Amino acid sequence: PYLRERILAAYPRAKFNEDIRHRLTEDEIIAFLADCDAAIMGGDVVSDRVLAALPGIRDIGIFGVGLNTVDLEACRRHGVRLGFTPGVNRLAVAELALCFMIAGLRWVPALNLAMRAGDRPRTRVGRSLSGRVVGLHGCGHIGQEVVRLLKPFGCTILVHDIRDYAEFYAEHGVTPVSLDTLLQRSEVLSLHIPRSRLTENLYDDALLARLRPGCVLVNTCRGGIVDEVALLRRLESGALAAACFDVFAQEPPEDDRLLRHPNLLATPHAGASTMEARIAMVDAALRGLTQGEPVDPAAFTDYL
Ligand code: 8YV
Repeated sequence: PYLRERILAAYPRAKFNEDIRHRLTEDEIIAFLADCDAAIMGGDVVSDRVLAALPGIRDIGIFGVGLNTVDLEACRRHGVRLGFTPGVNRLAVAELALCFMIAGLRWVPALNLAMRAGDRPRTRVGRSLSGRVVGLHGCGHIGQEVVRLLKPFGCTILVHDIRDYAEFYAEHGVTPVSLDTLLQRSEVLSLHIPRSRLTENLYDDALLARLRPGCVLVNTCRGGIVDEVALLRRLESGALAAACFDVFAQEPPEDDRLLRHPNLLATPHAGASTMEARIAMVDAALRGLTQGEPVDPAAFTDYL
């Protein structure tokens, strides 16, 4: 209700699609927005077809930081002003990533399942996060927040990013490494990269095979970056100790076998779901609609 109130204060005639059980199809988006001139959309497809069918829409505020479902070029062509909400959900996502790291290292998914099944599992000896080698693939807003949160754990933090955040690395004692070194050395590897043509299925069978044995893989960024069939194989062989995933190629995910694996911890794309982040995201999305500058696709060409 607090999100609804904020939106209604800015747009008294706003209407809401609150059926979050499934993603709207392009046709459903077109039907829902037919009489609107602005929209706040989270994770929905903003394609050339959608925009062509909705000539009334002038402003779109993306409720989130990932733009992988948005055709930026099409927005420009159709003269649609686009805003999004980078930065404001960084803490929420980073906290979940840390929670996942500890859960994976301590076998929380399997222990939880065993308790629920009525087994009294002998305590499985886990590993401490403190002092471990933690790898971050991606060190933008969210990755940097993870680095800050990891401070008290005294971890060795390795980072791989196509951008160079040299000043940040120096300030926080983070070591930039090649992707190969990141994979080979990380005992926990946490992904913080956008989904794009460069990263789609990047973590395929061959790349997962290069991970350090016993690694805990954490994904709070985007589905479709890790090949889930290969992921299941690695969990089954024990090469990966645990996979803690908030995001999947299909949401909700289709592969039951993956979901049922005892060393998979799964949440339903809940990384930004804290009250604090949600309020900040709505406010940022509204600001984008009412006074935002258009997003310049050129600013994203290095990873789109
Ligand atoms: C959103 C997200 O909750 O920011 C993002 O990119 O994935 C989440 O914060 C999601 O986009 C759906 O609204």
